[in-house]
Amino acid sequence: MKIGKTEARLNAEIERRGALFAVLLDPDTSDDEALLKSGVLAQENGADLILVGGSFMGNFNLPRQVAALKTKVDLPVVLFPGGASQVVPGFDAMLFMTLVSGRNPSYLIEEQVRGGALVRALNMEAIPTAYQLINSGRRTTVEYVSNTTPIPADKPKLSMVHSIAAELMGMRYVYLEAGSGAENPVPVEHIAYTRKATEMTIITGGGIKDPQTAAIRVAAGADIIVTGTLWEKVQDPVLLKEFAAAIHTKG
Ligand code: 1GP
Repeated sequence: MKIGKTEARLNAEIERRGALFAVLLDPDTSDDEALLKSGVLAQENGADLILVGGSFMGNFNLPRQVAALKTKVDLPVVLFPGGASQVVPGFDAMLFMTLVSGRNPSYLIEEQVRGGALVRALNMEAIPTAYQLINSGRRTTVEYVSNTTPIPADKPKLSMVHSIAAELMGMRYVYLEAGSGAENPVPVEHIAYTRKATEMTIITGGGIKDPQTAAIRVAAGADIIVTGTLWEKVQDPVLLKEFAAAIHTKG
């Protein structure tokens, strides 16, 4: 499958800025107005990309929220789905994910078959992404919902071999995930090992609460840093700018 417009834009921006700052908006925890406000604030203060997603169990407002966001925000707005039912119109693209670190067929192929038909019907851009859950201390929602065992935090070679397999299967992005609100972020060794072994675009997120933690992960080879939970508590333009400055090593 050819690289689409949004993926090409992200790749070009990574080249230009060194790494990208993504803000994750969770429609589960924000109402329409709060979601829009957070998106605009992120854009005004240095974010490069808006991800929308969560483990939401059913949100009929999502298409309306995305449409509103697209009227105010020029950044790519990309769906980060928890399952096939969240494939809805309006996004610039979606991360078409496979939970490769797990052994649950639902998240290895079943959701993809259901979601794939919707993606084609909507003519939606999909970015083939290997999703890996890394142990981050406390049990996370994604671990519970996906019913998978995370990769041990002290075994970076395990995530590396999953990244290699995913790259050989044609996936272009890999998401090294600690889980939303994680106690500890993904250890840098996981990022460094995947960086050395593959040419994949590396996204990492979960439990990143300060710019320094983000910068260290960029230095280890991460291309996109995702922060979400932090902005539910603080809507701080200064902190957003500090994150952007720590992540952008060029431009
Ligand atoms: C979750 O990686 C993202 O899927 C972001 O995590 O909410 O902990 O920032 P946080």
